[in-house]
Amino acid sequence: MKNSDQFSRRDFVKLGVAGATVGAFTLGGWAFTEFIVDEGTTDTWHKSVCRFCGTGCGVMLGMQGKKLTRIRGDENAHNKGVICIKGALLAELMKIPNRLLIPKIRKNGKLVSSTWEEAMQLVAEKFKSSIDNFGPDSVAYYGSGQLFTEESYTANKLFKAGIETNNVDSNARLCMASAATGYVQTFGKDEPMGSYEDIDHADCFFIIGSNTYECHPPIWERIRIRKSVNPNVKIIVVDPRNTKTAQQADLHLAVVPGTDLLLLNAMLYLLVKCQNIDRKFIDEHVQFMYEEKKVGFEDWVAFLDDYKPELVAEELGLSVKEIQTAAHWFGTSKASMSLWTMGINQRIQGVFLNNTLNSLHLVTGNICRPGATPLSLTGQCNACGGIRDTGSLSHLLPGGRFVQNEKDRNDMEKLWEVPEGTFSERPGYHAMELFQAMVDEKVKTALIMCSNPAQSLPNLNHYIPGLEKCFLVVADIFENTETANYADVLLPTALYIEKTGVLGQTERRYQLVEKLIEPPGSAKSDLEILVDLAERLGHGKLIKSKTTADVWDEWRKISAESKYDFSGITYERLKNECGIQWPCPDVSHPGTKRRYAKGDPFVEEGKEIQFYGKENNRAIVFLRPYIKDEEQLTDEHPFYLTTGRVIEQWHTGTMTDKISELKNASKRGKFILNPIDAHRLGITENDLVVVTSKKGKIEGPVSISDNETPGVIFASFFDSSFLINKIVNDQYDPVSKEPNYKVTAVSISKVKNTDI
Ligand SMILES: Nc1nc2c(c(=O)[nH]1)N[C@H]1C(S)=C(S)[C@@H](COP(=O)(O)OP(=O)(O)OC[C@H]3O[C@@H](n4cnc5c(=O)[nH]c(N)nc54)[C@H](O)[C@@H]3O)O[C@H]1N2
Ligand SMILES: Nc1nc2c(c(=O)[nH]1)N[C@H]1C(S)=C(S)[C@@H](COP(=O)(O)OP(=O)(O)OC[C@H]3O[C@@H](n4cnc5c(=O)[nH]c(N)nc54)[C@H](O)[C@@H]3O)O[C@H]1N2
Ligand code: SF4
Ligand SMILES: [Mo]
Repeated sequence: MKNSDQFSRRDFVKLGVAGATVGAFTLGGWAFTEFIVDEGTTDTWHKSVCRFCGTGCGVMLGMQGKKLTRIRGDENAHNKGVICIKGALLAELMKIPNRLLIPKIRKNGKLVSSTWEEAMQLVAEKFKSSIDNFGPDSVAYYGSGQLFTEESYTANKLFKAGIETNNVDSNARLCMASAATGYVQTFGKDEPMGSYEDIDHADCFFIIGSNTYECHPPIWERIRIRKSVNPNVKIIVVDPRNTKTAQQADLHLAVVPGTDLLLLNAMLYLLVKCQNIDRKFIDEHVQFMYEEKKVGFEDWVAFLDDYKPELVAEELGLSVKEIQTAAHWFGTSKASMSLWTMGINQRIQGVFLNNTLNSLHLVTGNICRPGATPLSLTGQCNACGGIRDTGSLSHLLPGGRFVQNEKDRNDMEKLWEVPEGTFSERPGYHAMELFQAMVDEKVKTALIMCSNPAQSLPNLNHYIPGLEKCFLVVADIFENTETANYADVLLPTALYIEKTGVLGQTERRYQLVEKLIEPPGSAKSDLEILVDLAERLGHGKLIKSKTTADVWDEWRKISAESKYDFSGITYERLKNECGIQWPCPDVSHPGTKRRYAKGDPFVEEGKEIQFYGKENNRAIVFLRPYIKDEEQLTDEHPFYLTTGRVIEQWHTGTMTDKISELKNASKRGKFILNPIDAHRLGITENDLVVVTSKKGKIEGPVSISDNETPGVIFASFFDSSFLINKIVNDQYDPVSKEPNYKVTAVSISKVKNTDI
C-alpha cells in the first residue's frame, strides 16, 4: 500500500503546539497510541471513551488532581490502544476557554445573564403556553447522537409520553437514518450484525462512501494491519474523490456522484452471471421482494438485466473492467466485508443503497460469519446507543418499536406506565420537516440540545428564518455557536467527563464515561436540565429516574422486553469491562459479537443463522431500481459540489476549531478543486471564487489538490465563517428523510486574486 503524506501534516500539528512538550507514538499515519501534552505528572489513570466519533475508542485518561493531562489509547479496548488526533487532544478539549458558564436570556435582542431559576421558569412557561394554545405538536425536541444514552432516553420519554408529542428528532437523522432504515427493511431490526473484529478476518473490503482514513482512523489502521499481514487482501474504495482512503485502495472506483446504485446492481448482475452467489444460503434465509410484493429469484435475476455493466459503465464514469474486478473480488473472496458511511447514507436513494449493499452480502452468503458482514460505520459517539436504540426519532419508540404500530405503542405505554392511547399514532416531524415547521410557525417552542443546526442543516438560507421565528431554547457548552445566535434562552451544559453516561458505538457496544471533573460555572448536565424541565411541566412522576445510574437501570430493564435486550449490562460491569455488545440478557452473559448467528441469545438452539427480526426468519433482498439524482449537471451548474469532513475537525468546529493544533493543521474552510479544472478555469491556489447552486451562492478561497477528481468540488463544513450549507441542496430520501449533502450541482467563478 502507498504511504501517505500525512507525516508532514502531523509535523505541522507538532509545530502548532505552543509551550507544551508533545510526544506522539504514531502508527500508519494519523493514528496514535499515545499522545502526551506534558504538563507534569499524572497521579491516576481512568478508563474512559473518546467523546467524538462512532468508532468509540477506549481511552485512558491521566489525571493530575482535577486536571486531565495525558491521553492514551486503551490497549484493552476494541481499538487496541489506537486513537486519532482528535482523541489524542481530549485534554485540550477540556481546557478550551470561554465556556458558557451561566444561563442567558434574550432581552431586547441581546443575550443577558440570568439565574437558572429565571431561565428555566421562562422555558417552562413558553412550553406550557405553546401546548395550551396550539397543542402538544407545537413544541419539539431536537437532540444529538453526542448526548449520553440516559439523556436521549429521558428527553424521548418526556416529550412522547409526558408532553404527548412525537416531535422528537435529532442530528442523527442527517447521518444514520438511511443505514438504520436499510437494516430495518432488510433484516427487520436496526443495528449491524457484525463487529470490528470482523476486519481481522476479511479478505475483501468493500468501502463505499466512507473516508475511513480521515473519519474513523483506528478502523482504517485495523484494515491496514489486516492487509499488511495478508497482502492478498483486497481493498476496494468507491468514492468520487481520490481521498486518503481511496489512494491506498487496490481498486478505486471514482464513480460520478449520485450513481452508486448502478454499480451495486451491476455487481449483483455479475455475481449471478459468474455463479458467485450462494444458492443454498438464499434458499434457506432469503426472500426476494419488489416494493411490498414478494417475488421470486427469477424475477430478481430478470430485474438485474437492466444493469449489465456495458449498459451502466458510462453513466457511472467507470470502465466495464473496473466493475468486473470489483464483483469478482467481492464474490470470490473467502470473506467480504462492506463498510460505508455518508457517501451512501446522505443520498436521495440512501435507503435503496443500503438495502442493496445488504443484498450483496445476503446473496453471496457473506454474512454472519467471521470477516463476512455489512458493517455500517456510525458517525457520532452515541447515534447508535442514544438515538437509534432508545428510539429517539420522530417515527420510533424504544427498543426497535414504531410509532405507527399499535402493539408497539401499547407495549411502550405499559412499560412507561402511561394510559393506553397516550402516544399519537402519527410520527412527529422529522428533522427536515421540523425546521420547515419552524419556518411555517407550526412549531412555536423548541429545545435544541447538543447540536448546531444553524451551521449543519442543508439549505441554510431557507431554514434560518424558522430559527428566528421559533422560541428556541439551546443547551450548549459555548455561547458563540451559529445556533446560539437565534437562541431565546441559552443553557450552559457540562461536557464529556464533567458528567456520567453511556455511549453506544457502531458494533452494538455500550461503554461508560465517568465524571472526573466538575463542570465550569453553573453548567449542568443535559440530564439535569431535562429532569428540571419535566418537573416544571408537571411530569416529575413520569421522569422518575433522576440520576444517570437510575435512568440506566430503568432503560436496562425496559430493554429486556425487546430484541435489544441489554439488561445484563450494568454500570458495575461497564466500570470494569471495555464495553459490552448487546444483546446481553443477563449479568453473566459475555455480550454478542455476531448477531443473528449461533451465540446470539435470540437465535434458537440448533440454528446456525436466524434472521429473527423477520417473522419468517428470512432477510429480504429488495429489487431496487436506480433513479437519476435530481441534481444533474447543466450548462448553468456544470460541477458537482460534495461536502464532508477533514480529519482534524469535528462537524461545525465549535470544539475542534478552538484547539490550536487542529485549527492550524486544517486551516480555513475552502473549495478544493482538481488541478485540471483549476487550470481550465484560470484559477490558482488561494484565489477567491463564488460558488453558486440553485439554493444560493457563497464566496470562499480555493485550494488545488490531486485528491479531488475533475468535475467535483469538495468543501468541509467546520468553518463558521464559510457556511457551505447555504448552497447545499435540501432534498432528502423519501423513506429515511436523510438529506442529500453529497450531491449538489454548482457553478464556480473567480472573483479576484487575493493573498489569503
Ligand atoms: N475527522 C472527523 N471524523 C468524523 C467526523 C468529523 O466531523 N470529523 N464526524 C463523524 C460523523 S457524525 C460522521 S457521519 C462520519 C462521516 O464519515 P464519512 O462518511 O467517511 O465522511 P464524509 O467526509 O462525510 O463523506 C465520506 C465520503 O463520501 C464521498 N462521497 C460523496 N459523494 C459520494 C457518492 O455519490 N458516492 C460515493 N460512493 N461516495 C460519495 C465523499 O467524497 C467522502 O470522501 O464521520 C465521523 N467521524
Ligand atoms: N455540508 C454538510 N453538512 C452536514 C454533513 C455533511 O456531511 N455535509 N453531515 C451531517 C451530519 S452526518 C451530522 S452528524 C451533523 C452534525 O451537526 P451538528 O450536530 O449540528 O454538529 P456539532 O458541531 O457536532 O454540534 C454539536 C453541538 O453541541 C455542543 N456540545 C458539545 N458537547 C455537548 C454536550 O455535552 N451537551 C450539549 N448540550 N452541547 C454540547 C457543541 O458545542 C456544538 O455546538 O452535520 C450534518 N451536516
Ligand atoms: S477515531 Fe473517533 S473515537 Fe477514536 S479517537 Fe478518533 S475521534 Fe475519538
Ligand atoms: Mo454524522
